[in-house]
Amino acid sequence: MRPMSRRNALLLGGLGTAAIAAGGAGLWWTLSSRFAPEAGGDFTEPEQLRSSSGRLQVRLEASAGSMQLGGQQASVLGYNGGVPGPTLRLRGGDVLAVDLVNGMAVPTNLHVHGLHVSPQGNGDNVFNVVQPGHSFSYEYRLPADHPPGVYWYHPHHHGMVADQIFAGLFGAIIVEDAQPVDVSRERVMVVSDITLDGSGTVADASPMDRMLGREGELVLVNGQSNPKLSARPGERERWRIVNTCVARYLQLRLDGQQMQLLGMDSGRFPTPRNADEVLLAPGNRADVLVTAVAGDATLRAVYYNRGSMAGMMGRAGPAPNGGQRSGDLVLATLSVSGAPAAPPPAVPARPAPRDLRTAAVAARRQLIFAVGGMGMGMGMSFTINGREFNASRTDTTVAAQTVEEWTLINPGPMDHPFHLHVWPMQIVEEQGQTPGPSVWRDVVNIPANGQVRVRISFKDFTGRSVYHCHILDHEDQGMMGVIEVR
Ligand SMILES: [Cu+2]
Repeated sequence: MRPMSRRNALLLGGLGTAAIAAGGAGLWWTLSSRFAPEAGGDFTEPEQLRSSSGRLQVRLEASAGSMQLGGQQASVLGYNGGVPGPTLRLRGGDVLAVDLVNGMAVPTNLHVHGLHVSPQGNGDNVFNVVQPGHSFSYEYRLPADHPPGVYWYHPHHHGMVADQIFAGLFGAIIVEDAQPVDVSRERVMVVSDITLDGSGTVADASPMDRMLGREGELVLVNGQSNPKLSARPGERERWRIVNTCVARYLQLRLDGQQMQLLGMDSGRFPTPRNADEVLLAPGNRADVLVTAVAGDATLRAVYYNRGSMAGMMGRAGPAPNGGQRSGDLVLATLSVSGAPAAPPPAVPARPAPRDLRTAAVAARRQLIFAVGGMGMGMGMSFTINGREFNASRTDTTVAAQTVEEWTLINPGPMDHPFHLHVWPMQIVEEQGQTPGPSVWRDVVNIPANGQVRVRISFKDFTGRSVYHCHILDHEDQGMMGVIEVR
């Protein structure tokens, strides 16, 4: 295992430093032994906090501590002492008020990923910094017609985003449907990954991890390792799945069960679509219906090739796909038995989402994602249109209330998942193909050596915000730009 760096010691506020203080053989033993999670516990969910009378007021304290992870105690970061943080349940038109308390030794802030809310002032403003020991009151006003769906929150302080999310700072946000879908039960599944040493301390990322995007050795659902779920045959469940991993793609399968996709991110299909596989790039969410079939089934993430820098670095890349599908992971186990349930009623059809393909386009832009300085060891650059992130520079200025078309170009050997804050994107062309219905995302994967064209309606809000690669190690190293809508 990698020794914990000063950086992580600082991040964790002194926790876990006992291993370092022990020194000598004790140190070697502690760091080289592995964290052994306890798998197979009953599925649990974080606390759910619901809005009432149009408002949800919450206090989120980000701090280091000893928390339950994979059935064991680990020295990690969490909101309100747990991983994940509480699930926030809202409705269109609500106000979400968050008092963020920074109980850590490093700066932080808060981003509400995917919510269509103002980026200004105490809204979804990632330029805001909350120093150690300080707090800040965020207030997010959701428009009445805010799309229902699965969203999430996490820190977004540039340079520390990957470290803080990897160590445990994330939680789900649900915006409820105006017309609910009839289900036997609803489950929120926050998927994360982390690497812990034998003493349960978060491993620091190596330079190679930062270049490729770190993938944790443990992949957890609501902080649990392979939790057990049970249902009766015929029951229909709704699973809200969030990929909070810093860099890991989740190509999800639930073989033997019937899976239907209601939507991804804020995007919704008019009727559910049958799906054998659902790919979640880092930051993406899926809203899934599972109709239970008798027997046992595993929710798995199967190997997805997101590319590597292997050819350029003269060494093996991550997850080589040999005879064994090395990327396969079991996330959860579903056991279906008992008396069959009555067939559930049909899912109410939803209005088709807006289609910008017929809209007038006010401007067309190209964004080129590049990783440079290969083979030098030092000075690796992660850029958009040749520039690294600079918070005081505005890269893209957009006229409010217009529609733009952006071509996202990835000339490199590694996928980059592109995230634009505040305004969702409609995919209008992917690798030369045009999708049938209108597909909306807030994280759009740009495949290695590929390109994607999106259209964006800059409605409702003005202000400065950001777009970036959601491999958060890439973002922290500069693959981010500033947008101003005015
Ligand atoms: Cu990237």
